[in-house]
Amino acid sequence: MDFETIEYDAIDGVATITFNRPNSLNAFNDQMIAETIVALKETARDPAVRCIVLTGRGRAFSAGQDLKDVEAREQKISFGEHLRQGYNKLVLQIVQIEKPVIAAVNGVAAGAGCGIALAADIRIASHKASFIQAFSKVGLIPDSGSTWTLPRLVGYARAFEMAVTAKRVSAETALSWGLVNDVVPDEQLMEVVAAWSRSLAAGPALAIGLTKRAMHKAIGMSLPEALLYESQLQDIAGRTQDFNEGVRSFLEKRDPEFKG
Ligand code: T3D
Repeated sequence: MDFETIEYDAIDGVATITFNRPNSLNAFNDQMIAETIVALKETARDPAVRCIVLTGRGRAFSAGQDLKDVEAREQKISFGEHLRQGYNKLVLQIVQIEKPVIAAVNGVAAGAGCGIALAADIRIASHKASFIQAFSKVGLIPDSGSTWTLPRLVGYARAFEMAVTAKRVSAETALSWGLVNDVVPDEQLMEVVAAWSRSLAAGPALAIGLTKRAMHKAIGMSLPEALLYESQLQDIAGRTQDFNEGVRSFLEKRDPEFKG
């Protein structure tokens, strides 16, 4: 696939999407939003892809919406329409795809860039990474799902503080708040992420996908509803070859070979 604002590769079950506008700290212009949506569609379509990594080229993950692009927009569409046509689709793709998504947060993640990192299932941060809900600095409200993801990840008080102060949260603080899964030295980031993604890609793909679906659904359910839904999905997982292989490998005291 030919992209100009992102890089895409898929090797050994892991698709990596790299935001590639380093001179603008990987800020999203319309082309980068559109290309990311196309790349995510490809990850959903390709059965060989079992794990997705999002990262940024250069010193940033992404500085969010390209503010120069906003200034230059020829046809003035409303911010709401711009969100509905772009970021909302992108965030929903990340959340709804039944494959694990890892954000390898290599540097600052601000505004919509922060929202996109928060939509991933796992965040591994370089010690140089930071998280900024930059929206209030430009008189906007958090978008790209941040009003939904952030309070769930760090609780309302910290989420509200981040939103209204637009303060920079360091990788270490993010770890202590549960905003990221791990913080690693910058030079080890992609190596550590590769170990995570390889391990997830070798896992029971259907069960991992159903786990993601169940957890997202359970957020809006009562306990009795969640228990019922778990039992329905377990019926599906329990009928897979991966389940048989998991049990057999346990009894034979060897590592499982999941086929997904
Ligand atoms: O339209 C809609 O749908 C609405 C949706 C909005 C969603 C949003 O994301 S709103 C929030 C937009 N993002 C921001 O407000 C963040 C703006 N950037 C910053 O605050 C800072 O750049 C950072 C804190 C992220 C990093 O600071 P620093 O000091 O490390 O770097 P810098 O010097 O500010 O930036 C380096 C270059 O990147 C610079 O370009 P230059 O001067 O070297 O040519 C800067 O202009 C450019 N850059 C950084 N962020 C953006 C950007 N260019 C365009 N848009 C940006 N968001």
